[in-house]
Amino acid sequence: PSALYSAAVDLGATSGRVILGTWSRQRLTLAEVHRFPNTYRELGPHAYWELGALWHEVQTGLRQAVAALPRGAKLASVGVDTWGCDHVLLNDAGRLVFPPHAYRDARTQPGLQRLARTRAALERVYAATGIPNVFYNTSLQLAETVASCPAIEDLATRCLLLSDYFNFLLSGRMENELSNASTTQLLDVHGRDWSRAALNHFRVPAEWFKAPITSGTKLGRVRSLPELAGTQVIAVPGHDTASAYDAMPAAENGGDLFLSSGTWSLVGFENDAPLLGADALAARIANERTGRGGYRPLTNVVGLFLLEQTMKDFSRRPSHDREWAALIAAAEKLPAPAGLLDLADPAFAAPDSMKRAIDAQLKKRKLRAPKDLAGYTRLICDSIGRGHAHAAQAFEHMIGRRFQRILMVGGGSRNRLLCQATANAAGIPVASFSLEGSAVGNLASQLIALGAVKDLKTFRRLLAHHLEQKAYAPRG
Ligand code: LRH
Repeated sequence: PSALYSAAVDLGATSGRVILGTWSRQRLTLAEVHRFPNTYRELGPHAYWELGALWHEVQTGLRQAVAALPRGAKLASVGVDTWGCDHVLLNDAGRLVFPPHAYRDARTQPGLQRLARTRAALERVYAATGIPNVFYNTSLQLAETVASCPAIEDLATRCLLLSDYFNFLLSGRMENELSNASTTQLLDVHGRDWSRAALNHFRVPAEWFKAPITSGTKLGRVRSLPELAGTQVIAVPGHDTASAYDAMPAAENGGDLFLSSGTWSLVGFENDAPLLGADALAARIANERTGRGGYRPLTNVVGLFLLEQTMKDFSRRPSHDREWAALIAAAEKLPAPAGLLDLADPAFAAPDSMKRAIDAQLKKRKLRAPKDLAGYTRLICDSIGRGHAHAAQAFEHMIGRRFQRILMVGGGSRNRLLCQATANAAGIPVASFSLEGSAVGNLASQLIALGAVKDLKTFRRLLAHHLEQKAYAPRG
């Protein structure tokens, strides 16, 4: 049997990549053909994405994927996943009618606080959507857009999450995909359609959304790049976290807790039903969805954004693997920090200087600031590790059973210090897979849609077979 080639476009808030997947003899191999940094830009008090620049990188990466194919081979399909919540507003002709704000824009703060203060509304929205009140929610963003610019209701006819928008740029089809739709806080937690109650609460026009499609839906051939003329665009779990969870080589007994570690740390698992009610709301459990409609309750812990941003204040920071290893080794040798960071500090959301935000919190708590980058690295990894443990404990408390392993994918799964800190704090062994989880899950959906793999269970089994894993036993 000949090989099958598919491309995964995986866009994160701080970096993006295009990965060429080759499926041959029941095995997936990956080649990263393009990687690029991503960042939002500030204009006055607001923060925006540069979508033209991103689309340019996507096209460059896809051309690179085609160039990397063996002679005579064709790219069968392409799928796109992106970070959650951020979106565009369009008219029927597909033109942008509002600038694309970044989720770290402070414009949602008044709405966030208003909802936090109104217990009844908070509970109603949570009961309807299963999504807690977080500053990045699409709901808060759209509420602010409509309130600050009422004319938008005359201009916009559609709202697409960013993965949907890139699917549209590639295929010409405007669809809302289910997993990314579930990050909006506007989807009905008990069904697969939008929640009237939530749309009304946030005063968001219902006409902006179509009933979500599930992953595996074929959107048509690529129309915008002649090099990819025969390539199918396939809707994958458009939310990067949903794609990453699909890539978890999970045991079938359900004893694994999932951790996708990148800019954010997404700690959760798959479940037949959502986790709702007062305990779930207090633990800020987000009942997001898989691309097939299942539930993946998770909590979002501040992740390696803390370290990425802190590094900006140091002129000597690691730029390649060997320097990274040296930094982690130096951080490991340090004594345990006297106190860990309170990760819920709102000052960590989008500070001008993360280092100063950390120092300010430590000062307030009468703790000494670390001396050097190794010290910050140690403090941050131990703090995130404890954050992971708290999330694990909240889940165990709610579902009444212990997790046997924590499976870790994403950039942070290569960070030994963070893996060990997580195992230590949680008292649960960590299995880390140096795996671009989102890209792998993205490819999995394409292979299933193309008929090369029967289903996700089969894919995970085949994946687990070939994956290298590192085990971290709890210590201390
Ligand atoms: C991670 C992520 C996360 C949230 C956030 C906005 O990249 O998608 O799951 O939704 O970004």
